[in-house]
Amino acid sequence: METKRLVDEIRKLKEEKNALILVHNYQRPEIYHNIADITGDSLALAKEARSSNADIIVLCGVHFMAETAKILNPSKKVLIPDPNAGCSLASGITAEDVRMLKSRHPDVPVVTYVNSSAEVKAESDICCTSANAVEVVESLGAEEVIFIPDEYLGKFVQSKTKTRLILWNTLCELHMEFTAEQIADLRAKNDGIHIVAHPECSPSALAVSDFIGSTTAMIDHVKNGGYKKVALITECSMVDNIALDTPGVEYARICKYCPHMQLNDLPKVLAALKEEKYEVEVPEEISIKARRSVERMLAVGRGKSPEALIASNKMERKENGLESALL
Ligand code: CIZ
Repeated sequence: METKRLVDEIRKLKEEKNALILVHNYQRPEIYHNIADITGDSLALAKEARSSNADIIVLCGVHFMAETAKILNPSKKVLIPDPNAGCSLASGITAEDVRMLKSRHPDVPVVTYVNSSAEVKAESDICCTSANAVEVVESLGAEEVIFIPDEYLGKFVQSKTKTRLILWNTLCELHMEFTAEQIADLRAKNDGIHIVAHPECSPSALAVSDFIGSTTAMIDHVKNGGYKKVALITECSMVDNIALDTPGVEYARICKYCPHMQLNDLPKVLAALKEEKYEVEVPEEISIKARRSVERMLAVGRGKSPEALIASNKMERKENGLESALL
C-alpha cells in the first residue's frame, strides 16, 4: 500500500512539474517498473536527456549519469534522488591523472568510459559506454589509444580490436568480485545454464561465460534467446527487473547489489520531486569540454566516420577557440 501511495504521488508530481524520470537498468524494481518514463543503460539515458523538453530531469542512477544529463542539456534542472550515489570507477581517476597520462603519451587520443566525472570527460577526446566501446575506439583509426578508467573493460575491448590500448588500473567494485571459480561451480550445479556476463568483470570470469555485453545487450540477449536457465553476472536489481519481464526463465542468482545504485528509493524520488533536490551542477568551462567528448560518442553511434568527426572538430575549434588533443 505504501508503495502504491508513493508511486501515485510521484506520478502526479511528475505531471504537474513537467518532469522526466530516467531510470537505469540497475535501479530497484519498484523504481524501474513503476515510475520510469525511460529505462535503459547510460547511453540510452544520455540520448533521452539530450533531446528532452521536460523542465526537470530526475535521474535514478548514479552521479556521473546525472552529470552527463546536465552536460547534454544544461538548461534543464537535473535532480538525483541521493547525492551520495557514486561509482568506484568514477572516483578511481582524476582530471590530473588524465593530464599526466596525456603528457606521458603525447598525441595519443583518450577514450573515456562514461563512468567518470565531468572533469575527466573534459580532459578526454571522446567518451564510450560498454555498449559502444569497441566501435568508439575503432572510429578513431589510431594505432594507439588511452582507454580509461576501467581496466577490465579495457582488457575486454583489447581482445576485440587491433588498436593498442594504454589502460588505467581502476575496477568496478561490484563486477571485480565475480570469479571464474564461482561461475564454474554454478555450471557444475546447474545443468545447461547460460552464463551472461558484463564486460566490467575480470578476463578470467569472462573467459568462462557464454555471452558478454552491456546491460542492454544482456537484457536483449536473454529476452530473445529462449534460454530456460540463466545466470546474469552483474547487478542484482537488474536480475530482479528482467525476471519480472521473463517469467518463463529461471535465474540462478550469483549477482551482487551495487551499494550506490541501491541508495535510490521511492521516498527519495518523491522528496527529490517535491523539494527539487539534489540539483546537479557542472561548471560551464568543464561542461563545454565534457559535452564535446560525449557528443563525439553520440556522433559515432549515428554512423559518422572518424574523418567526419575530425572535420567537425576542426570547425568546432575554429568557432569556439577550443583546444583539442584529437588533432
Ligand atoms: O553504461 C551503463 O549504463 C552501465 C553502467 C553499464 C551497462 O553496461 O549498461
